[in-house]
Amino acid sequence: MVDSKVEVARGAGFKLNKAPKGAQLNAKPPDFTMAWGTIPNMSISPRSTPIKTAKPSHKRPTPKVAAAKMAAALAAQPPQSAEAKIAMGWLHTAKFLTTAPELKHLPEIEFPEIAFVGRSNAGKSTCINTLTQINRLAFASKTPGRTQSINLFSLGKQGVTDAVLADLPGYGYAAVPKAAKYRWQQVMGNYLQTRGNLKGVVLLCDPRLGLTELDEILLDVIRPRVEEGLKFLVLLTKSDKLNKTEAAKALSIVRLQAGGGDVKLFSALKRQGVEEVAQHLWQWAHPPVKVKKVAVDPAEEP
Ligand SMILES: Nc1nc2c(ncn2[C@@H]2O[C@H](COP(=O)(O)OP(=O)(O)OP(=O)(O)O)[C@@H](O)[C@H]2O)c(=O)[nH]1
Ligand SMILES: [Mg+2]
Repeated sequence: MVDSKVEVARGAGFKLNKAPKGAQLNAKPPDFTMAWGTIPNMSISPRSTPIKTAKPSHKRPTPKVAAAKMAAALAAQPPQSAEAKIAMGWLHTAKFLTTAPELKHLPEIEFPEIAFVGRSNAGKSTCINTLTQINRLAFASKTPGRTQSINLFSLGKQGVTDAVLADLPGYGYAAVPKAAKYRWQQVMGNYLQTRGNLKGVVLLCDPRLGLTELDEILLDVIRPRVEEGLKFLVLLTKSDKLNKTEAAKALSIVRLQAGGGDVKLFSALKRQGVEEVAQHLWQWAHPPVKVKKVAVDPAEEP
């Protein structure tokens, strides 16, 4: 079990919150494959007490009522800012690029890559479809463990690629055979540690479960890279399943678990957090260019 915690500093990646005893900042990164390999049962039960959700109502709204509710919710949203429009337009350019069952199948890419990671069924593929506003771009399914390879989607206006989204298979699904789980965890550990163009990681988490032990191991794996500038964001998905009190509780619990950092509520169904996340990704892929001031010798001025 890994006992270190990480802290996500707003806007600037995250830094160590509490270093493990005897650890040094520049110590060798934890061996992800070993760490995952030593966990006897990969179907880890959640660490935090699951959040009790409100009892579902048995009265289902008719499609007409549901559509009217959705339209009202959309109308109630504030108008899109110019930045949100740019980010959403950029994400809508997404196109399927390739699928890679193993790292060696991944093409070398020079553009920033943003990976979506998390437990099986957390909502990674749905999140990509919602952000890109393309319904079946990534394969989403009720059955956990459906995404089984790394799927890449290219982004860029006028057909000029400037970034890539990576949809990764989820972990922690009990029904996957042990050998397949172990193989995949090795692939994923290597990907997160070695993918050169990896610019940001979005960790998706079902707020009713909180961050599980496997999520925390993942945080430990990427911590050295985050300290070097890798961007990082935790999304609490399916927030439509929580009422306001539950959502606030889930946010504060996961913020604590993640060291007080950048954690947001997200719902594909209610489109909560979509534009905010889109702007984050846009900024990750298009960081402001630093302009160097060059001192001009007044004698040389015309
Ligand atoms: N209510 C609700 N359901 C969601 C939301 N996002 C995803 N889901 C549902 O959750 C299930 C799993 O979604 P996926 O996007 O396939 O999850 P995944 O993380 O890609 O799963 P794996 O590929 O198995 O790792 C699907 O039935 C989705 O419809 C959401 O915001 N709200
Ligand atoms: Mg998926």
